[in-house]
Amino acid sequence: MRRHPLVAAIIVAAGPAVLAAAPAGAAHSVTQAAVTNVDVSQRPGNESEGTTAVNPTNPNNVVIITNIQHGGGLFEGVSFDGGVTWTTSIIGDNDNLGVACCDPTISFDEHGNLFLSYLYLQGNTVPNIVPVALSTDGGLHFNLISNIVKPGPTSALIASDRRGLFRFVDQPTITAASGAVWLVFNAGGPVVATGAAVTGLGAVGSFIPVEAVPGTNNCTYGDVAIGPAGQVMQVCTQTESGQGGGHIRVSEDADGLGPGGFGGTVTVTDTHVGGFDFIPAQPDRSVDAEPGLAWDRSGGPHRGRVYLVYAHEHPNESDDTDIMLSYSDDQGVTWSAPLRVNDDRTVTSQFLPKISLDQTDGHVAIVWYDARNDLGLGGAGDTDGVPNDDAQFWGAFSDDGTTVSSNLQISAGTSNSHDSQNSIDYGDYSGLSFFGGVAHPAWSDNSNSTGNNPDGQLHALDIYSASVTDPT
Ligand SMILES: [Ca+2]
Ligand SMILES: [Ca+2]
Ligand SMILES: [Ca+2]
Ligand SMILES: [Ca+2]
Repeated sequence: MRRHPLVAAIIVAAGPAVLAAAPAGAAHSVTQAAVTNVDVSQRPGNESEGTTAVNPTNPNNVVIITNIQHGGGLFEGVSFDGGVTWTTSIIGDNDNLGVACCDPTISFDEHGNLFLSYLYLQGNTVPNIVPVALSTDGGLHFNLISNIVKPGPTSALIASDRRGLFRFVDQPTITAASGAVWLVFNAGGPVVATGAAVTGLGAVGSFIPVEAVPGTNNCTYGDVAIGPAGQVMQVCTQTESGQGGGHIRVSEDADGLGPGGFGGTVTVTDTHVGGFDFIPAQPDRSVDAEPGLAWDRSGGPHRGRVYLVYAHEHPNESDDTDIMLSYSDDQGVTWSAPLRVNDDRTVTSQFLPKISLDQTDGHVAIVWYDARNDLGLGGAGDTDGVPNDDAQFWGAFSDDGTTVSSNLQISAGTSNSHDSQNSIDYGDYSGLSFFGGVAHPAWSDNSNSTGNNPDGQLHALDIYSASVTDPT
């Protein structure tokens, strides 16, 4: 997102096991495993834009960070039992991390370093600096290790809620692996990138000079992935405004932290999803195509394959968005024909996808918000008799990008983002981390399906999670 949040105290909890409903109109019958939903935040007000990461040196260590309503901090949940119980706190509330606005992004590396980036908040504005913080104790404590200054002409602070073109810093994404950490963000026009070498737990070098990525002006909502040889790929969606459509653009920095920069962009596809594409299930904030990358660094058969997930609207402005998956075996030069991930037979919205690759075997998991069970006919999946404005959280797995598993309903309940009065609905993204055969998603939910939401009938969003086992 790029907006604000609030503060409060927190606790822990686990919800009841639920048997997810069989998907209406699923392409094939699904044996649904029980997916236990956990209300991680259990706090007043809205939590959205959850980012999550599993520690590869201790897969029971799972961390979720979200924005909170009305600015001034981030919500954090830390689990050391695989996501069953969580220690929660507010960070970035004028503590050693400064004051955080929003847009959290986290990544564990192979040493157990947990990197965090976000946007600062100064008064009602976001300064042109993007912080990088590091935790070496599984997320219990963070310290700032760098403040990345936006390159180019300095300019006045801008309103944190301003929409449209040429925001100055926005949408950071951080990824760490293979001896490096990389950060990309929208620098008010182009995507920019920087990275640093990492040699061990707490051993992070200096960040290289920030480089603008050629061909990315007005391209945003990006992601960054690190390949098996240390090469780096970014993806973004252009343009960052409107509802008419956007192009997915990828490019590679082939020598990673070496002196070469990013090459020219490859336009993968037109999504028909603009930077602010309004759909009934996200009526206040809108959605973007939310492209995501995952690079196979595993020892599996498709090591070197890079996967791309995004939302595609067809026909344009129909609100029938679907989740699409492509892959490339040539560093993003050419891409496979897109595979539709969601297996419903409806014309409802599927949106805000997230992809994560299990580096133990090369399988990918994909999660998203899904309105397939909201036909406006009441019953499970419909809170209000209006079609396509309620969402559940769904997921799927793929071994190699050529086929995808039957879809799995992950959320036990059904949410209505507008009822949350969050002004940004579920925000701009969902969260997912997949390691060792278990996917850990993070999503915003106001169903109160676990009975732990302190807002009761006020319908504010809590951050939920679950442990979802790879069936493939
Ligand atoms: Ca559109
Ligand atoms: Ca659809
Ligand atoms: Ca509805
Ligand atoms: Ca809440």
